[in-house]
Amino acid sequence: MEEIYQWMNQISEKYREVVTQHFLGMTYETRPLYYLQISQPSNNPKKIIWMDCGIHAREWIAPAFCQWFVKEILQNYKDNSRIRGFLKNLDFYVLPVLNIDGYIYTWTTVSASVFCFRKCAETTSDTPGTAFFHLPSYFPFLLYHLDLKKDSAAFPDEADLDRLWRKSRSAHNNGTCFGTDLNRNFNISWCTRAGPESTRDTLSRNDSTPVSPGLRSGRLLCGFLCISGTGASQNCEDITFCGTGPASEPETQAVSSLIESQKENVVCFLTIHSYGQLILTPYGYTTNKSSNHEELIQVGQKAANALKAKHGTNYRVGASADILYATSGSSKDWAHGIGIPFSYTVELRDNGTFGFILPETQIQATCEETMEAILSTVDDVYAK
Ligand code: ING
Ligand code: ZN
Repeated sequence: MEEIYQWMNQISEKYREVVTQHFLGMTYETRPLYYLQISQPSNNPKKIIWMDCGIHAREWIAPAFCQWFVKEILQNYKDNSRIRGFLKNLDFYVLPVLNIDGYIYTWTTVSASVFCFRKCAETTSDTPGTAFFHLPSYFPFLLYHLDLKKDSAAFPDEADLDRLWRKSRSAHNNGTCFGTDLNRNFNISWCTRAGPESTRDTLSRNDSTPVSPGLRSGRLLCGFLCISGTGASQNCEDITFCGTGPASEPETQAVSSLIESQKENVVCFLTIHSYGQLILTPYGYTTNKSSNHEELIQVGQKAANALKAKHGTNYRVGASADILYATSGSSKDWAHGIGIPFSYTVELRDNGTFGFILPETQIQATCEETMEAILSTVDDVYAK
């Protein structure tokens, strides 16, 4: 995060004429949140494309993409006519890391997914294949913890773990549990969709999710490592804890008030996650179709095609309640609900082989292909 802060300072110096760093609020742990406005003087009235990354701490590829996106625009805005055309008609607002506290936490709290293991173990019988863990074999400490789990009660404290932390870091219940799922904290149908398993992580999937080699350690085979929970939870120990009220968290508040104040101009709201290779449209809180559903799907499908053309990666496109699960209080639903016509959640690579621990060797290709998807989306929305 320190490097990202420095990078933001550097580019706003170096590219003064096109990028401005704006403060939009403080995180729970009092770190400043900045978004980058990429803008060129123009006589046209301008729209805004919003993009945030890193609302979930462990989804590291997302902040990487936001940075890649900004870099690409800055390197090409003079010579590339497509990007020049965009900037005549719109500004990009990019928030590289929304959940800064959580992000730092996943970088600095050295340990692993023992929490997930334990939860998974709890939900597992002795029958092979009833639960799926699925861990990168190059993550030796994960295997170490798996070994630990085999025969002892010596399980490290939950608070020690946490490369796979998802939420923010706000304290609840007199400091006995931490973190709100910021993507359940927005003011839309807040905390109303308690999914069927709202009180625990959705861990066991009795399906044939592909599993990377070397991970079939003993009888516990774990895939979909805590990808998320369904719905939203009132229990602060859960990974989809919705917070104490709509927009109760300072990070949610900061984004909400900025977008709210600019909503007449924001034509497209993009929020970048991992993993799953999905382009998700509203809604998650209801299976009702949004007013411009067909158009959203069309634009999303075109983006998925552009993405695939780059490196062959397959994406699915659909409303999140249809192709993923029910949620309430997500930023994408909220943005569409306040009248922003194009609102998407993008779930970057991969499909479950490495999950959140996407290997470094895939960062660049992921960014390159995602860039194509976003450019395609911008093509389709900025004239509206
Ligand atoms: N997935 C998103 C989540 O918040 C999502 C998916 C986003 C569903 C928006 C509905 C609405 O659960 C991850 N990986 O966080
Ligand atoms: Zn996420």
